Amino acid sequence: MWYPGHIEKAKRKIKEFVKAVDTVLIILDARAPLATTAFEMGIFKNKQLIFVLNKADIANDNYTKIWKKKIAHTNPVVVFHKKMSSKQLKDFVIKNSKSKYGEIRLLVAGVPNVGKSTIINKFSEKKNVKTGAIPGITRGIQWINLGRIKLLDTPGILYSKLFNKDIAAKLLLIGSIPFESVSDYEIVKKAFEIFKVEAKVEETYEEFIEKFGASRGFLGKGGVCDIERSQSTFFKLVSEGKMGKFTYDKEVNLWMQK
Ligand SMILES: Nc1nc2c(ncn2[C@@H]2O[C@H](COP(=O)(O)OP(=O)(O)OP(=O)(O)O)[C@@H](O)[C@H]2O)c(=O)[nH]1
Ligand SMILES: [Mg+2]
Repeated sequence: MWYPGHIEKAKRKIKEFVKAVDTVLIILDARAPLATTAFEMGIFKNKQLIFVLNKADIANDNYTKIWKKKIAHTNPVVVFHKKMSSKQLKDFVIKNSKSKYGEIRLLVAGVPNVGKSTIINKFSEKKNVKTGAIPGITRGIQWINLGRIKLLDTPGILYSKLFNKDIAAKLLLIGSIPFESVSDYEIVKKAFEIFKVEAKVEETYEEFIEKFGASRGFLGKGGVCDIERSQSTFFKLVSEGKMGKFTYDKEVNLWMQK
């Protein structure tokens, strides 16, 4: 998933998708709006960008409000929630599109695991959507016909510029990078330090993981704690919001400052 070849392929694909659309719906994780926009924004030059703050149900509510207000200064933004209907989502896109009367060619994009597929499914909810070629639109690309909105049925996967360990740590906390593919222990430790402040944990990472594993009965050979399993389970639960509703990116002034 994180191999350079794979990332290159995803980049080529998204460039091709971007050419075919006029509007891009960028899905952010409400818990880390900066880490989930740490990609090359340049590829979306001249496109209308609309943001969705997703997973707000497992973020800090106050920060979601602050982020929404901040992002609204530069772009249209909506906080997505499960009760939102397909119609509400479509109306929001139409209202915020530059294309006043004509059709809106839309791409859903975002880093891994932010909820791109969930949003695409929401758009096409309760509708017998036909996917197929729309005459006049780039061949070989599948579209979902939603009336005025023509939605690309494949999301664009964005990869963050991972040179920054702080960003990588936050992506690990929100499940955009799985624990198994993090080879740098410093990133793991950093992620825990960020989590620790929010969850008001006092222990060191080693102490915490050992206790966590023991409490769940993750015992390996000789009755010692299975550290690997304990760590990967811990990060999975954190990413699902099961260890608390936290927002990890708080520096709203850094929005679009890259
Ligand atoms: N709590 C919560 N979980 C969500 C929300 N939206 C999506 N998820 C969960 O997040 C996980 C990833 O969602 P997907 O829609 O598959 O995300 P994606 O961006 O398509 O992921 P990739 O295709 O792997 O890049 C799934 O387990 C979803 O159930 C949300 O608003 N709140
Ligand atoms: Mg998906």
